[in-house]
Amino acid sequence: MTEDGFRSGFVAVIGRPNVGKSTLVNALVAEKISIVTPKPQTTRHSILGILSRDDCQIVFVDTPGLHDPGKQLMNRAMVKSASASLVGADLALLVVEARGWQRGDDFAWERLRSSGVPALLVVNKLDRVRPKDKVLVFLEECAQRVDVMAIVPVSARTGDNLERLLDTIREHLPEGPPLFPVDLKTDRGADFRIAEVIREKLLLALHQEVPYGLAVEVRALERRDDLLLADVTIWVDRESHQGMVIGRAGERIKQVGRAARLDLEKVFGQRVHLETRVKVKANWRDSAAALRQLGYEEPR
Ligand SMILES: Nc1nc2c(ncn2[C@@H]2O[C@H](COP(=O)(O)OP(=O)(O)OP(=O)(O)O)[C@@H](O)[C@H]2O)c(=O)[nH]1
Ligand SMILES: [Mg+2]
Repeated sequence: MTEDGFRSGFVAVIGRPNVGKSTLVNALVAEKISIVTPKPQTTRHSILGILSRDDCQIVFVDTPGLHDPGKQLMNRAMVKSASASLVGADLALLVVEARGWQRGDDFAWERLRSSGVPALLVVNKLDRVRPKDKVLVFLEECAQRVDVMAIVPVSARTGDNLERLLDTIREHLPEGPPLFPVDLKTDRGADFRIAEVIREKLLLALHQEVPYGLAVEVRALERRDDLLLADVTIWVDRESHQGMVIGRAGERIKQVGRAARLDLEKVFGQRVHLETRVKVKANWRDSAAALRQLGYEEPR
C-alpha cells in the first residue's frame, strides 16, 4: 500500500503564547486550520493540521501557548492540552521568536526537555529582524540554550524557509503509511471551525479583558442545499461585557458576524448563515461543567 520511503508521524508544535505557532501550521498545511490574532492565548485547544505529500504525511498538532497557568481552570486545561500533545509525538517543534529569547521560552523548553521527545527549534518571525546578521548571533545563542536536532529560522508570515523546514521535519519522521486519509486537512468538524472563526473576529474587535472571557458555542448546524446554517451562542463571563460584544445598535456583533461569514464561506466553499446570540455565563472559566460543555480537556 505504501511506497518505499514514505514517512509519517505526529509533530507537536509548542511554544509560549504569540510566537506564531498557528500561523506556522496554517502556512505549512496551506489552509486556515487555526485562528490567528495579535493577542496571546488565542489558541485554546489542540488542533490537527494534516499535510499530505507524495513522500510523507505530517500531522501537525497546533497547541495553546505554554505558560504558567496559575489557578484558573481554563488556563490549566489549555496548558494540559499543550503538554498532552507531546505524549506520543514523533517530533516536536519548539517555536520561538527571532527577536530574542524570553523567559516564557524557558518554560516551554523545560516542558519539552522533560518529555524526552526529539525536537527541532523553529526560530520564527525572521522578517522582523534587521540587519540579518543579528539572526546569526541569535541562532548561536539558541544552540547554547537548547539541545535539539536542528535549528531552522523561518518566517511563517512570508513563507521564508518553510520548504527547508518541511524537509527537515520529514528527515526526522519514521517510515510508515499515512495515518489519516490523504484528503483530510484537520480532525476538527465544521462546528468547531465556525466557533473558532467567530472567536477570532471577536478577539480582533474587542480589547482589554473582554476577549479572554469569551467562548463561542455552535449549538446547532444544518445543511440546506448549498447553505450552511449555524445557531451560535457567544458566552461572556460578565454582565457588563454583553453590551460590549453586541455594540451600539448591534453594530459590533453584526460586523463580527459578517467578517466571520466571509472567511467561513472560503473555508467551506458554500454559503454560510450565522444566527448569533450573546449570553452571560458568570465565571465559566472556573467551572468544570462549563469547560466540559465547551470541549476543553479536563483540567487536573
Ligand atoms: N512579522 C511576523 N509576524 C508573525 C509571524 N508569524 C506570526 N506572526 C504574528 O504573530 C501574532 C501571533 O500569531 P499566532 O499564530 O496567533 O501565534 P500563536 O503562537 O499561535 O499564539 P497562541 O495561540 O496565542 O499561543 C499574529 O499577529 C501573527 O500575525 C511571522 O513570521 N512574522
Ligand atoms: Mg495559536
